[in-house]
Amino acid sequence: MTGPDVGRASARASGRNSEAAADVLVEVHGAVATITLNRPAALNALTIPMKERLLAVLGEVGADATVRAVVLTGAGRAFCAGQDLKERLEPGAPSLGEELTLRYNPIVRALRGIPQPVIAAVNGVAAGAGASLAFACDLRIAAEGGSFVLAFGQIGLVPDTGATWTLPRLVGAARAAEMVFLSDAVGAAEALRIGLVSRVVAGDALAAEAAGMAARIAALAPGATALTKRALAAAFDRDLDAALEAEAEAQASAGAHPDHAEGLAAFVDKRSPRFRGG
Ligand code: T3D
Repeated sequence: MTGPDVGRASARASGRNSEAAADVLVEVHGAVATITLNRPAALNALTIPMKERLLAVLGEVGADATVRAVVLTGAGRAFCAGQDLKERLEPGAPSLGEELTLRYNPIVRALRGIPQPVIAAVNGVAAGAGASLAFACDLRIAAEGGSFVLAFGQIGLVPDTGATWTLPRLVGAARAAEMVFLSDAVGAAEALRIGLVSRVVAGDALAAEAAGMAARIAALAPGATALTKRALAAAFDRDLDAALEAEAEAQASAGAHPDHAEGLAAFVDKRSPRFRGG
């Protein structure tokens, strides 16, 4: 862990399990937390300690009111190759169902449930549950060399970690079916074309691009941002009337917060707002 403001969520989350702590890094710079999957020799494939550490980090970052945006990325040439398949072959490995229930599903719920928007900065291949993790984030941007592979079918499994729910919502039923049944890699340019990512940048520009986006989100009023995240996450699960009612309720809450008054004052004063959250 490095960085000027390391010490909040990151310090609390580290030290529990030093190996897992090294495999999932968290840096907090200002109001942005960057979580890095860090097993580059195995393309950041996920082990049990890594998943437990990732879940703990998400919980702590999510509860840290000083963190207003989160970036999830991978070290080395991959974003994440999904489940560590070698660990799965070890004697005593938990059943697949147990692994999903105890670890993968809570991670997805945490990504969706924390108040801060999470940006997946897809630096390389995102395969299996690694792709699913990216799909569960609020925003996805990719390096030119990034790609998505729904590799589950190749090893006799079904898509998991939320992919059957997230992927059709992101790219539509037809594209999702091709991706899961054919398992062809979808490169960054194609991912941009089909709406799976919102930006593609050169590999050496990805971290800065993600940090810049996160900083812009972190400058917003955190309460309104959290309500917006929740509303977008529910968008495909309610009808127009329900969405209108939810917007009215959320807007009443956001509008009653001092950050809205600050936003109005800043507009009139022709200055940048200083949102305090809380
Ligand atoms: O508990 C549960 O199982 C339930 C949850 C399941 C969710 C899942 O994620 S299932 C899907 C698991 N993931 C995959 O099936 C992807 C497996 N990996 C690949 O298909 C390929 O590695 C990639 C397409 C991602 C990249 O290919 P390539 O040619 O660029 O790299 P590589 O040579 O295959 O891999 C480089 C190294 O990473 C290699 O190690 P080595 O031989 O140099 O020591 C390889 O074994 C390792 N690696 C890659 N993926 C995994 C992995 N090691 C363990 N597990 C992996 N998933």
